[in-house]
Amino acid sequence: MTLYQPFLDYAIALLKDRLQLESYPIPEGFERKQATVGKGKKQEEVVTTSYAFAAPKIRQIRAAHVQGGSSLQVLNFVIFPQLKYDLPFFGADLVTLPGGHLIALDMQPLFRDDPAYQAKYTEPLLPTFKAHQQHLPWGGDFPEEARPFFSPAFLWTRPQETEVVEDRVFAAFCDYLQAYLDFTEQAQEVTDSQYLEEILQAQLSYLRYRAEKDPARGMFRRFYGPEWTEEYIHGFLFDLERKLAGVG
Ligand code: DBV
Repeated sequence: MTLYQPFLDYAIALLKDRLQLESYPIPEGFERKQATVGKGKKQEEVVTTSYAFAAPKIRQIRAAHVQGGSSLQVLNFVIFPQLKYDLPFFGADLVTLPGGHLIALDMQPLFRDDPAYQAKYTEPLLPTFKAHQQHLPWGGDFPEEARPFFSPAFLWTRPQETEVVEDRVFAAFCDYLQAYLDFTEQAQEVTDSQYLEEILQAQLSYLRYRAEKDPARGMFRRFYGPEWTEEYIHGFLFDLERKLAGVG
């Protein structure tokens, strides 16, 4: 059992329990990708598996799970709501590299600086955030340009110990996902055309930022080549623009 498998198992079980999950297409060749990396005794198989679902109110739930031995494990898990809801994104970036663990967990807001939006989607999460933050101190340097996409309940931490990931990060992940599903349950369809347009623009700017700045791009290019990587990013991980254009 690799480090992030229990996170994935928990998430899928909870989603099945609380949502009417539907399948969501994964482009051919992206469900599972494998490469042998390194030389001699350091050789490792790096396997990337993808998961995707849709549900009422949810456009896409998708996960990328990278397994390459004890010093290379990644689970990137994002929920993209449908464009007629003002729900935030659920975003988890759980990364283990030779240098250690790097954890980003948040409900990423559509409108970071709107007090009404914050009151609706961030304030209810603050007690949960504070409870976990005590055990998961701020992870330090963080790209300034990414700031608009994170909420004040952003958990950003670099634990030294794997046990912290297994216990504290796991507990935070479960609580954030539960809270996200509570928000989803309560979400009402937006009908105001101006607000709908703002939602669309906010979704697009989030998506473009993530696709353009994907911190996994270098790693994927090294393992699987540039062509596979760009197709994976734009055709699966961050596919909204393709879907809106009606291709793929
Ligand atoms: N990150 C992704 C996807 C990944 C992934 C789709 C499938 O968005 C993995 C894989 N994240 C990943 C890897 C690293 C990071 C780092 C492999 C390590 C990169 C490296 O050190 O080589 C949050 N993830 C990071 C970092 C941040 C995040 C801030 C540190 C990057 C840096 O310091 O430049 N999650 C990330 C992020 C957003 C988010 C920037 C923006 C909205 O949701």
